[in-house]
Amino acid sequence: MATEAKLSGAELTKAGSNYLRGTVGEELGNDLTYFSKSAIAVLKFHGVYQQDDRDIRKERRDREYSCMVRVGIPGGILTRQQYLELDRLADHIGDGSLRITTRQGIQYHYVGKKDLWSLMHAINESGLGTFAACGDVVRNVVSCSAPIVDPQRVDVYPYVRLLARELKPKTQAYVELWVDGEKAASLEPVETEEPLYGDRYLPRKFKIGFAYPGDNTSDIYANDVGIVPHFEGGGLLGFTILAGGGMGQSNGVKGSFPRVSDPICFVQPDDLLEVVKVIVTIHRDFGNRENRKLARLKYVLADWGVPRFRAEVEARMGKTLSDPKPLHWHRADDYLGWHKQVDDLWFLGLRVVAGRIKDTAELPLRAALREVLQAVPCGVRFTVQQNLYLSEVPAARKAEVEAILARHGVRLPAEFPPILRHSMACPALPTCGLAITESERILPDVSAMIQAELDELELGEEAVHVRTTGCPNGCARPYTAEVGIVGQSVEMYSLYLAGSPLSTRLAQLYTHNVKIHQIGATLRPLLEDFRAERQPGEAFGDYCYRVGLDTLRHRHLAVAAD
Ligand code: SRM
Ligand code: SF4
Repeated sequence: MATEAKLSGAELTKAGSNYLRGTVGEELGNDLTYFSKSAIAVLKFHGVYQQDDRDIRKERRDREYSCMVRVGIPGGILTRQQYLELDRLADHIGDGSLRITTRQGIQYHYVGKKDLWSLMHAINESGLGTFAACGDVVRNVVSCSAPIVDPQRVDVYPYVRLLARELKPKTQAYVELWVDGEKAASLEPVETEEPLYGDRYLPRKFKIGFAYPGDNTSDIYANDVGIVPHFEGGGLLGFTILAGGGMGQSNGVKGSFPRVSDPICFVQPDDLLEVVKVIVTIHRDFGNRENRKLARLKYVLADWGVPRFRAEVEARMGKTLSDPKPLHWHRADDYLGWHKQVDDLWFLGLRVVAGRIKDTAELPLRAALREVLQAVPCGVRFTVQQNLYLSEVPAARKAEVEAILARHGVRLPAEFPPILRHSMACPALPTCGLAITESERILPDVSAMIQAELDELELGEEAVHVRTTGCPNGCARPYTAEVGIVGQSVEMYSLYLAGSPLSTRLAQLYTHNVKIHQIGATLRPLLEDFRAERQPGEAFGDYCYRVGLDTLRHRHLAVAAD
């Protein structure tokens, strides 16, 4: 544990923030277009990041500040009215886009400081919220949101809600600032207890994901805690708990790495909240508070190993825990297209490229979704793969939904080329302050480039999972994809290969320093090998893993990558 003298600056800011108040209230009322450094740090816990447009920074050597606001949506489920309200707000505030995040949330970009309070207030009025969507706390709890009705299983959504509610910080700062804003500036400091977090909160963010047995659409191995329910005769037996996953690594920071989580134990349903709380406290007490780049729970797991970690969980729970149950996965792709839900209700999985819902001349996607939701009484769910489900669509209204989408030029998923259908990208430039390269803006071209190579090799129907990010932090989880394209230095990408199509295994570094236009050509000889040597039904990621990247590098790269 860190000594006081060595605590990172972020630790001191948290401790001095009066339970996440800081100077945010005062600064909201001043005329500046930006917040101070310490307010920026506190605002993250409220779901707000200060950013500046990197295109403007480059062109004019000037900074134009705005905020990114992240709405956390447990399990990605919201009502039609809530979606329509988020959509309405995008008309007045920000750049007019809604962006589905890789954790089932929604982000607004380009929110001016003067508009921040009204946006936050309105989001809360709709019954949604941004509190703890960012910051060193438990973040939005994710889960598979496909509305599948199966008598053999129990819906885990109530458990998603339970964890999301119980693990929220207890400070009243958020309510004071955004819900009851007039009071905020004048309030005397309020004594608040944070029983779980303490006044320094966690050393770093903490992420939790649920997945149904066999169905890893929610990519749970990338989470600090993964939770898999087990069913018998349609009843819930309990949960296998995994811990220690995380994607982020940092250029030049020795000892930082992506990691998939390890199975730790099995618990009864009544113990779920307790075991997760205990793991959060292990992170709180043993996470690195000196170096934020090495502060995630995964480093504790990597350092201790599973037996010591499990022993600590058991000691804190005061009981011996059962072994985790075996996990067998058979799918990880979103449920795109039409699926029967129950009786005469259906759901439609729609592909949203990079999660960006906006209106352009070619594709007025926001308008199309709004019209569908205004016309047809259905629900809305977001996925961790940045897609969207329209749920509870009456069979008799399916044709109407399709007609509205078609009128706006919105393609059904089957009409997307396979690579674009299964790809993901983080926002990167121009909004992300940490971006080194492009990501979202180059996704269509990169997908087309890879698709062209596959088409030429008559492998065009292969659904290879491609994910791009603008830096090694891994926000679109490139390290659990079959092909991860990671911005490493100016206009240069690292290529990661051999991840599992089920997102259960890490991809490995194939080579550094690939320019974007070289990606197709770099992959081409590997795809040729794949075609010649694959086993029946073998996916590209599995093929690369079986043959080994050393072999593939030796065959195809003049100089081996480190
Ligand atoms: Fe992320 C930081 C966007 C999911 C790992 N992430 C950021 C920031 C806030 C940049 C910053 O700190 O200034 C990005 C804002 C960009 C922008 O303009 O919007 C950002 N992260 C995103 C989103 C929007 C990407 C997306 O394509 O949707 C995702 C929001 C999810 C949400 O609703 O909560 C997002 N970020 C992730 C994930 C994926 C996941 O959680 O499943 C990861 C990898 C998993 C993990 O946490 O290990 C991820 N983001 C990071 C990291 C590296 C953390 C680390 O352990 O080193 C950073 C950097 C940091 O925290 O310092 C980061
Ligand atoms: Fe920004 Fe890097 Fe995350 Fe992409 S991966 S959003 S560039 S922090």
